[in-house]
Amino acid sequence: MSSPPGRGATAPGPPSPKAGRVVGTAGHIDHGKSTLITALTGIDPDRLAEEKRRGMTIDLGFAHMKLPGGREIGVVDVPGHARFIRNMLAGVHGLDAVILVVAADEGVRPQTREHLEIIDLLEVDRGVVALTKVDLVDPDWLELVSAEVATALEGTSLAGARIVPVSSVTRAGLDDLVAALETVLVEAESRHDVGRPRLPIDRVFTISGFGTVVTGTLVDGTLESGQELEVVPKGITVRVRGLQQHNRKVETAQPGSRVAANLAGAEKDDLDRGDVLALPGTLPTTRRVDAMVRVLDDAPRGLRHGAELTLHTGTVEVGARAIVLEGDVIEPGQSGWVQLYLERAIAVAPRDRFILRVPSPSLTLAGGRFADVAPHKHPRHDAAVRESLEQRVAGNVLQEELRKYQRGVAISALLKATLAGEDQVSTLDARRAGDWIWAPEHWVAQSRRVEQELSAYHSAHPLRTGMPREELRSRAGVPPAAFGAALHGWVEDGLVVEHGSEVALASHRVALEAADGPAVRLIAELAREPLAPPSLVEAMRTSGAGDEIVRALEKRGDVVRVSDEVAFTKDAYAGAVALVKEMIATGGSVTVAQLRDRMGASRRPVLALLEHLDAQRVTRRVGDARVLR
Ligand SMILES: Nc1nc2c(ncn2[C@@H]2O[C@H](COP(=O)(O)OP(=O)(O)O)[C@@H](O)[C@H]2O)c(=O)[nH]1
Ligand SMILES: [Mg+2]
Repeated sequence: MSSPPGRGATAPGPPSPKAGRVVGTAGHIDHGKSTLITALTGIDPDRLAEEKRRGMTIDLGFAHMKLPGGREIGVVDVPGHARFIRNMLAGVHGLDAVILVVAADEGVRPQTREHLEIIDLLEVDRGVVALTKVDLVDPDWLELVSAEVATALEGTSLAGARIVPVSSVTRAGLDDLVAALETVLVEAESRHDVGRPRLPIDRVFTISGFGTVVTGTLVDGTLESGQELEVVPKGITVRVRGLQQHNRKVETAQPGSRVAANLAGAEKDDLDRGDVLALPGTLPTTRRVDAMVRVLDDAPRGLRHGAELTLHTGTVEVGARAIVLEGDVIEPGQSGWVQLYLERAIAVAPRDRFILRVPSPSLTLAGGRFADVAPHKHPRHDAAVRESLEQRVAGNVLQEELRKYQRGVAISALLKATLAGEDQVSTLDARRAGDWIWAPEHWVAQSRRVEQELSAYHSAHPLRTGMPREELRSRAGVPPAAFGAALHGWVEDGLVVEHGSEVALASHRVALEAADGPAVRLIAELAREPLAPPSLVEAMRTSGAGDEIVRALEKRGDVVRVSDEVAFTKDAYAGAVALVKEMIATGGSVTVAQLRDRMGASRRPVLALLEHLDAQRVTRRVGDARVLR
């Protein structure tokens, strides 16, 4: 390979032929998988001392090679032994293609079928069959075995895959096999980069002088050297000291490739296979998932409601209890919706694929894809649940996720829940206000509730301009964090108006009552001797008007309160102000005594009026007198 992929490698255009690809082996034990990988790559994938001693693959092995067209590929070699199927399952995550290995002298054996079933359930639909050990069989036998393999592939995701006879001993057919592999990989679409890298860890080890190293097949985004990452679900923060792809140092690792990351901030014992490296805060964890599953045709029984199973996804393995959402059992060969309760939290994304196994006796039962990785608990036998899940599977994950949040959701939280990109938000059928977003039906429902609350409030308090914001928020059940944005939305919609810290329906008008009501009587009291009004307390007592009415009249401008004790009608106030101005204009200034005489009032309202006018910066006090400002 020429230069390692750098930052420039994400330029638009067709994927580089050198973009990472990962292929994995599959097949029965002793059929020659590891030997084939060694013959193809020059790297022995059996790295453990015990593997060397027993001549048997126990855990995943890794190698890499360059295809004739120049593309560098990573190779994951899996164990064939039935006892190590869980290791095999951790190795099939993120594969672009599979090399199904069948020994020509033995033909199809139990783990040939089981691995094929797993590949089929995981919908890995690119692959080639290496019919190994051809040096041990004669041509007639080879033909029979080829036919047997072709039959086994029928009805699976590898149906019609090329079957290439090879010998790792004589190297016969190896070039053909590589050519066939290159052909299927050319057709593989390049891996998505949604800017949310996930590295499900399949191996953790230490290298003296370097410290902790993890490896995995990277999906959904790039990793950069120096980056801070989170180990999910453990919540450990680590920093990437260095990255390698195929034993070469790189600054940026591309999705769809094998990656080794040297980490600072975690010891080997802190990390496990099944943990996921992600950008901090971007990958939620879950203990409940919704999924469509397909039960294997050959399963000895169906997937029963309440079944205790083992879930394998990414590189993680976790106990799961199945809630069958429709019916009581999904029969062999059938598909259906399940909700899975997980024994502990895992980090997965919608559309991730998984396998369900029966723990004992150990067998593969079903597989599928997650539709929702943060679902509510569902009623069983509910058509709406099914409809929503189907929408998700049809690709409307974000829209269906949005529907779950009846009270709206912060856009960042929505994206986190679905691992969707910011650009997808604009494609939603939704009401967006500030940083929050609502499904249209929830926005309408929430708006209606605000309308009802305000309308009830306005009828109960016709004299108030509006409801205090916080009261409205809690009565209408709006999340505190959403309220500012939502309120802005309702103002935009023309539903409400804000008056300072109060909110009213846009249609609300402060209504003072009938002609003989306390509001009218209060004004009449104050207007009896307009320039010499009774004290406000007295006028309120006589008229029966409460604080609220005074405030409403004041807000509407019908009454002007110049102090706590003294109020004038609107006209009287205007008259008094005009009088003060006129007296100052003619006499140069005015004293309390002079004004009191002209107004025919007692000292108290006159003093209150002048102090009010001082405060309003109409007049200014000079000794005993007032002049204009
Ligand atoms: N004659 C012959 N023996 C092979 C060939 N490939 C593998 N073997 C032998 O088959 C045995 C099992 O091979 P191995 O690669 O460990 O199988 P795996 O369990 O599928 O990984 C070993 O003894 C190999 O030497 C081949 O093409 N021809
Ligand atoms: Mg092996």
